[in-house]
Amino acid sequence: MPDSIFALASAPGRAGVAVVRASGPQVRDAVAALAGDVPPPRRAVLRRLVFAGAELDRALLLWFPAPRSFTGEDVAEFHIHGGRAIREALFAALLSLGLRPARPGEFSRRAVENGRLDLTQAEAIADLVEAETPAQLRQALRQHDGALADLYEGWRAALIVALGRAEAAIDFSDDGVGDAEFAAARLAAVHIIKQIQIHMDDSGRGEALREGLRLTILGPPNAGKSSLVNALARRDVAIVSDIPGTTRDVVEARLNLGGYLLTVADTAGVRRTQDAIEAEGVRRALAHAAGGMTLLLLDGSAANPRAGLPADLPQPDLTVWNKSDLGRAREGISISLKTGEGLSMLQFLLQQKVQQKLEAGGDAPALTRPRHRHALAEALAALEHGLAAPAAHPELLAEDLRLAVRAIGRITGRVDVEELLDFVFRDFCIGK
Ligand SMILES: Nc1nc2c(ncn2[C@@H]2O[C@H](COP(=O)(O)OP(=O)(O)OP(=O)(O)O)[C@@H](O)[C@H]2O)c(=O)[nH]1
Ligand SMILES: [Mg+2]
Repeated sequence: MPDSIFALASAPGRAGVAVVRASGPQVRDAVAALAGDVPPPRRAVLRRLVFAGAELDRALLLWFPAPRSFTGEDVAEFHIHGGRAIREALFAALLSLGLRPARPGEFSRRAVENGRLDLTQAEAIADLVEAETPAQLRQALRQHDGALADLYEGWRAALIVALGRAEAAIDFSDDGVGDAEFAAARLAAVHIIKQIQIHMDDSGRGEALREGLRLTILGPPNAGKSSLVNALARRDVAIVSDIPGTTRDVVEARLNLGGYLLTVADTAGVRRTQDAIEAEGVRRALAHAAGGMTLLLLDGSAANPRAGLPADLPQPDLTVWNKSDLGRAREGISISLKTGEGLSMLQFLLQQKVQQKLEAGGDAPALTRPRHRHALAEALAALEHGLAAPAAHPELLAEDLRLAVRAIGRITGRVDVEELLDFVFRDFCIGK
């Protein structure tokens, strides 16, 4: 029998109301002991909570008997007044009634173990709690609704059917049926490979949305990079000075740009230098730029704005001319970080770029975690390997299909291949 757990479900600290959640087989008795009875399921009731003769609080109580609860076990929610003394008294009472404090994520873990959620949905709960912008919230909600789980489970189901056919090809290798089954299994693999490739080839859209898209500001020393980061973040993130080579480290600021999370990085001015520390700063600047968006900031008032920039500097997503107040007209986006001229235009353009990047895939659910990407890459490799198997050896294709099924199953937490094969085979009619 699993043990029973409890935890504060609302944020710690003083508040009007605090919610304490409990889950497990001992919860029913604990509720009866504290409230005097077990209330009707899924109804908010007001109860006096009493323990060892002392009143703890008058609280709203919710009772969710197994299996129709968040964890799939008996669950109770105590909506108590949000003061420290009340909380501590309820915790002490629950401890004496045989419950223990939950470990981080334990409620969601039990929900997964009891089949109430798959792993991607459990991850979505973490994302929902962490979401800072509306776009992140939308993505997390969709994932919580099972959009990703449905996609991956759909592929897994198709691969299990293909695996069944490859197994049939092994069993019926000498009567012609085998060849047809082998071809069908192979075709299914080709089809799924295509879909996984499209899903993975999204330049990190879902991950970027979840973690925040990275924008690296590059440019020669003194172009105004630190000034730009400060202006975008609306606070003094980085030191600004008229000494070229002021910034050495990569300094990051997170900002909400029209609903999208953007991590803007200020970097060392790029130039050839004898100074070992500055050179390291330049190396870090260029390394940081890889893989995210880049903005090249140039001093429009300089005679030769690109002086000292290496020829192999990555192609920026945006090139911006700064110091327009010093009065040398330049073609393209011009701003002055001194007067603020052009800044809102730049923010608008940036927002559009970010939106383009993050919403490129339209409505398809996006890959949101490196964990999923690794598993999909593994499935893809297995399937591609399987395609090389000759018709005379369907067992080789079957083995690779099995590996792919397992890899995808790890994403959602369903790895019961054998059990599903039994299920699939029940409906197979060949040779019956
Ligand atoms: N006139 C004028 N001066 C500016 C403007 N933007 C920045 N500056 C000045 O240019 C100098 C350099 O600005 P920073 O923001 O430190 O430049 P940086 O690109 O971060 O420089 P490094 O960190 O050395 O690479 C400072 O003296 C700023 O006040 C502008 O639009 N107009
Ligand atoms: Mg700087």
